[in-house]
Amino acid sequence: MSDLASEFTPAGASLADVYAPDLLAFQTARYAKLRASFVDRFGSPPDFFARSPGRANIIGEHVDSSGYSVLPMAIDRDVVIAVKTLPPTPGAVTVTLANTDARFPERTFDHEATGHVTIDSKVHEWSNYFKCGYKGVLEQLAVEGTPVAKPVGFYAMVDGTVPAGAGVSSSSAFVCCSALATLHAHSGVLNNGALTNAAIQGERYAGVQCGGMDQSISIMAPAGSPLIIHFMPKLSADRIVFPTSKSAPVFVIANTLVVADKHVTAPIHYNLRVVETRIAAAVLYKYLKGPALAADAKLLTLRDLQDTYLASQNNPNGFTTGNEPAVLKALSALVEAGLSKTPYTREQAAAALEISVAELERRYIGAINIRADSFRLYLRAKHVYEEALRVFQFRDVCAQKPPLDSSSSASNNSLLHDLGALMDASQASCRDQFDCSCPELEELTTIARNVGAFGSRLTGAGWGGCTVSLVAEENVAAFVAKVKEEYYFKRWPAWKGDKDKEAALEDIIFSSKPSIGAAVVTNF
Ligand code: NG1
Ligand code: MG
Repeated sequence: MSDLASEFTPAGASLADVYAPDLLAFQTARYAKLRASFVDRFGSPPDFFARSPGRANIIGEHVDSSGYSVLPMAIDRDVVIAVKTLPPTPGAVTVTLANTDARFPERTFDHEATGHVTIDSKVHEWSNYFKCGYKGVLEQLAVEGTPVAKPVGFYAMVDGTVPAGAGVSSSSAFVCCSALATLHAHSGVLNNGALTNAAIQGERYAGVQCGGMDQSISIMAPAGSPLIIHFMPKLSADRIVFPTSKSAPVFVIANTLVVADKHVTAPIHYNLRVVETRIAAAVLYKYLKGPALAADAKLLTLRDLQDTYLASQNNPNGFTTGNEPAVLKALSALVEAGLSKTPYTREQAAAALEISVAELERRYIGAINIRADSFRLYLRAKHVYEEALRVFQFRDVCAQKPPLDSSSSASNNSLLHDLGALMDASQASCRDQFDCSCPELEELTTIARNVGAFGSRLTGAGWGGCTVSLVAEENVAAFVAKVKEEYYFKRWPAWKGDKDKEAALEDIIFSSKPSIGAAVVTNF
């Protein structure tokens, strides 16, 4: 595990450790207000605050579910939970959960034994996400750390600034924050990697077969840097440092306002893509004549196939792990050789694997709810290998450019151009190969490029939701103003000049520098 996963989440931080200087006044007022609301409701002040941020994925879309590395950043919007632990009592342990946002009514839950918390994933209920983090941590402490003999009860009040349903992972920010609050309330010790795994496992209780990107960045982000996060051979993360001293790159997040409801569309979108990439890996495995697998073996991912490839006769150059860019180019070529460009019907996919259709369905679909008659194996696998390659290329562009000083704006622009080109290529592949874009995402990314972004792409799962655009720091205000004119005010002309609507736009289009991950604030 690299250093960031084995490090510990800061406890005892002050607001100045966590927030940029220009946000400190706002955050100080916000925490003071939260403390006052807490005292109002519970009669005494909180013992501590836990906080964890939302994220924007800069590059590496739909590759975490195939085991490949991603490159997200934490944004400066976060979830804060104020906590006061209660003295031990005989009998059930009670957690009372309040929210500063009146849309989320107060809830209490209790349990008698560690981990015994019921989460009904069929019900869309805000407190589920809190329970996910709570349960995830208590279970993780039981296997890795000091098991909690008897959980403590506590009062908690939540205050979030991550816009919900906007593609910036408000759900994971909440789960991670609750995991950290629960850990600290129990004086538990888990390193970042273990805490992240607790949050990933925990969020699955809410009914989403999530990858691990969102929780990893929310917990592990270091101040000022995006991360490249690896899931193989195990969770690890390295900083991405932009080599600029002036004119730092800023990422502007803009919501198309097309709602992509994963729970509803998963059978034709998210889950179907997972199934397609798994079948593609199996067909390519056969093509490589990989060693026989047990009938009940875990399904291969496209990343697992990399190891098969490296060990096979088809690796004439003797590439090894660690040389990902070269390996990924070879794997893209392998897709061209080993998969047909025409979509595979169920019968054709089964024939390629020399199994029956029933067996194909049992192994690759099983309980996953999908609706499809054919699978676009070539396009999905091509996207995954090319997108995984772009993640390493993005990292390498950042590493290779010489440090810049304020006078060399020409080479700074060339850095931003190179990074922007990779983001644009990612968007093209999401649209043409992975088919996870939509007309509004296309329109918004095109507008962004036309009004000065170096690159622009969808972020998160797609099919709606947000875009992320790379903009030079000095151009951010003008850029945001132009996008408002060209996208939002053209679609909704009445918003212009309407005070409430314009204020609401602050949650719809906003900029963020890479921010810091989870922390426990006690010095406030
Ligand atoms: P969204 O839908 O934006 O939360 C999802 C997954 C990620 C990743 C991206 C696509 C969850 C919680 N998150 O993000 O892990 O697979 O899609 O790159 O499922
Ligand atoms: Mg989400």
